[in-house]
Amino acid sequence: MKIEVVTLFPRLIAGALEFGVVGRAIARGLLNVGTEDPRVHTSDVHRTVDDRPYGGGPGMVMKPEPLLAAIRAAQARLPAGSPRLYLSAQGERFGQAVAQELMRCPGMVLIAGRYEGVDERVIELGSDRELSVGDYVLSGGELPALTVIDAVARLLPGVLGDERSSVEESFAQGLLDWPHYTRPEIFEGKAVPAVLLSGDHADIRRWRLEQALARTAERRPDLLRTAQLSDEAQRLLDEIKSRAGARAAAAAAGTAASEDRGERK
Ligand code: 4FV
Repeated sequence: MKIEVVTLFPRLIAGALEFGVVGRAIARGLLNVGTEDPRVHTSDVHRTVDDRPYGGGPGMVMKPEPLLAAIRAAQARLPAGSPRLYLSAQGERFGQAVAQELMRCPGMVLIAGRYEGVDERVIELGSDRELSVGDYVLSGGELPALTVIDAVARLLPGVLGDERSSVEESFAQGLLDWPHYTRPEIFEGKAVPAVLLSGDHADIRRWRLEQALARTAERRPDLLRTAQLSDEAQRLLDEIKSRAGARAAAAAAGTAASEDRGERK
């Protein structure tokens, strides 16, 4: 895959891509990431890329001319069918499902804004989709662009190789990940769950699925609404929920009993 990032800070992007799984994927040619700086597309001596907002208000806005020229220069280096993605807090939420969509693209342009934002006409003329990495305001689109690159790169064939990750596996089902342990067996008085030392891979697989289901039900029940659960997973989830229900009922009964006792006291 070939990715082009339109950014005022090319070195920020290049710097972050030297490390780990993504750095190795680039070194092995499984992924190629280039940058295009809108400043290159300015004609004034100050190489101006921003200006005051029409209608007044704080901060500056990215000028349309250098930014759109940079987007077009970047897109010209990519295969046809490469989407132009503008990173902004106003975009649709980026997640594993979107990452799985994008990994099938021949390439993509990632547009990283700065200042208060970019001239709206650039979004209309120069982007196909707007993506947000979360409901918070960052000072630039570069970190969101790097987030998209990292999540998509891990899905490219050959990138993870035998480092295939459990995270992907559980998230592929739309679940949170299970807990991980490594040596020592006892750490500060806390032991590794015995099932993980059993060597019984069927037991281990079921325990991990139960853990992923229980955590998702506890921490992100919203994910369960869209999770693609196997029959086994659905059965395990029902057991987990009925156990939780029984615990809640017992707790409620316990409280009621103690209140009764209190009344009596
Ligand atoms: C953002 C987000 C984000 C807003 C103004 C860049 C900043 C500045 N991008 N998900 N959240 N962008 O906060 O993607 O130009």
